Amino acid sequence: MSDAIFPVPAQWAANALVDSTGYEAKYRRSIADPDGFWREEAQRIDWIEDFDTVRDTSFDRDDFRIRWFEGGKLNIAANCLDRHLAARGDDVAIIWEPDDPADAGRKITYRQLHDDVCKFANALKAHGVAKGDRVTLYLPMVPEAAIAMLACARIGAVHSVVFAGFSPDALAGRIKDCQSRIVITADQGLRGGKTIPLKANVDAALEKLSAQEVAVDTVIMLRRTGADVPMVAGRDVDWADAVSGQGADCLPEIMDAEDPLFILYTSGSTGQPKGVLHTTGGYAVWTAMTHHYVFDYRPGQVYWCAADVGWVTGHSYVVYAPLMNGATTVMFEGVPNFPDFSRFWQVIDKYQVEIFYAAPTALRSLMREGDKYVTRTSRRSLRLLGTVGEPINPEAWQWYHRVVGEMRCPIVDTWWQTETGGAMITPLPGATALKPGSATLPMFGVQPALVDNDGVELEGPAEGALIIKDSWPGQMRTVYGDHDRFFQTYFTTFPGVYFTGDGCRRDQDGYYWITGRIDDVINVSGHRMGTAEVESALVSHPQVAEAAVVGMPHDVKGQGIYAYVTPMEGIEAGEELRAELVKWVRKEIGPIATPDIVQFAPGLPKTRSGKIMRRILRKIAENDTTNLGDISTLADPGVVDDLLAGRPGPK
Ligand code: 6R9
Repeated sequence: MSDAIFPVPAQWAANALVDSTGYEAKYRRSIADPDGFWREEAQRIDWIEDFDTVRDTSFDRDDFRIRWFEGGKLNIAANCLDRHLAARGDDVAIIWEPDDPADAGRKITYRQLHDDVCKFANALKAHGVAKGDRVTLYLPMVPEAAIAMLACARIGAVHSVVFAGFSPDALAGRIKDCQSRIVITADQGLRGGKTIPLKANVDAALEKLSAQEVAVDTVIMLRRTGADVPMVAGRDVDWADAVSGQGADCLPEIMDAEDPLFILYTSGSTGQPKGVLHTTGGYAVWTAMTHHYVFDYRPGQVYWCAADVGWVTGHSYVVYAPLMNGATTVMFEGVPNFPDFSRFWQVIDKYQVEIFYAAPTALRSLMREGDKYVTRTSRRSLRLLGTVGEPINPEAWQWYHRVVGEMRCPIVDTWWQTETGGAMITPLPGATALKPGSATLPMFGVQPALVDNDGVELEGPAEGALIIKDSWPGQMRTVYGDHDRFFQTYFTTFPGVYFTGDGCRRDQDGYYWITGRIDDVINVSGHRMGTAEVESALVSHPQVAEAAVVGMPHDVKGQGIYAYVTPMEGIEAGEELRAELVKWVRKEIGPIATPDIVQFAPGLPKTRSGKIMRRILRKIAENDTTNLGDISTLADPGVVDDLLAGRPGPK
């Protein structure tokens, strides 16, 4: 933890949308008079019909419901496009920077984007997609990803974006869970000069599904690289053919505030990924508002959120919120280290980016290459920096602040989750003195609290489990197809409040410091991975009897994946199997789930009731083996010695 405090720069305090007095007054009002506060904030959205009630929410079991802006009718795609046409139709909505800087990028105006979205929306309709249907998107970071999302929203279809780094199996599971009969993809993705066989992955996923009698009848494929890919007659359609002849007008579907907008799968501590479902009205108000205040966004500014649309940050802060706010949003197809470690900063100079928002893991990977890749670029256009996805260590924060932002740019460290839709605990650049490593203070309308293991609320400076006491408009509404799981996952550990899954400390100034997940979720490079998912991938290998997975500290990724594996009887636990298992997990889930360490273990530390004692596995993975705590309840305490002896690397 760091004690440094960075006051709000005078110029920011004087010119920002919200200063510190403004923050306090607005925050107080948002809690004391939520109806009045949200009624006003909702005016930033164009409603086709005004809502009747602002909110109707309860986290209690007998009375459980989360509804915002009921009776209101709107279309979020129209809020992103149509309403800007008169005043700023010729402004650039999306700047697209391709993987290879030598290739031509694209600048798409609001008018062009409107037309492209309408054409694709009409194409979807022509393929039988109607309001409420689920559409799976498996696309690279190209403008067509945003176009496809907005086209779904325009006709009331529910998109489910699957990150293009996921394997065919992971894709198949997500298609099956939400029963979508149409998939939108590209021939190949392109990242860091390497191609990703997206269409081939879709083919493999659909083959797997057809064996399970799940039928996908339409695949629309964008040609990104022009690779020669097989097309299945009657099923596969070229994007260009799908839109050719379609009109550039498509009446936006009139959606209820609580109609579903999208599903996004995320890892939890148990079972398969959950389909987090967001609805229309609350999500629109929440993301547009948080984007406006957190980034102090003013029309005309070039804004770049470097997240992929496959994650919630890409949904909320690459596509929906910036476009609702009439922003120029940069979409970047590439990676931070290609062609070299200056890429981020070159793109910033190229488009005169003023606001830059990225994950700590990317910053750490660049920091270790030295300052020269940064300092040889100008970055004069930058005014504000942001981070999201995982705790940022104070060293990386200081580097971002000093080297990248040359001490003049505040850093907004925004804590939030797929489930929360948008930023929940975050500084406002004109209002909040910063402490490196702290996400600072709650956003308007958010009531965080810390509780102990018994659910007793802790006052003042304290450390405990982070909960949110009351609903906010951008809250997820359900787990798709499993409302009971929604309630069980988030509202039963501590009855009556929303449990985030994170641990947190609050200091004497009321600042929040997220300490990381306290459930069985690990955060690898800002991406959530359920240990259970990696375990189930490992045990599906024919030579594996048992597996247990925990997180371990990792300099760049934040956390790495440490897997303990017990092979089947008679199987040799050697380098060959190790390499094979790493490959296996990559194939089963995707490269983001690649285990960093596989330790073969003749036995796992289990209690007499058969429960794996993860605490011990975590300690060994952290190389903190001096105090393993009480191991007397283990069925066979001897396994601990075997585990310590079998730990790879320096002891
Ligand atoms: C937006 C996003 C959510 C989990 C969350 C927490 C971690 C996100 C953070 C942060 C510390 C921050 N997290 N932002 N931890 N400081 N600023 O990342 O959503 O992929 O669902 O992950 O990420 O552990 O619970 P998601």
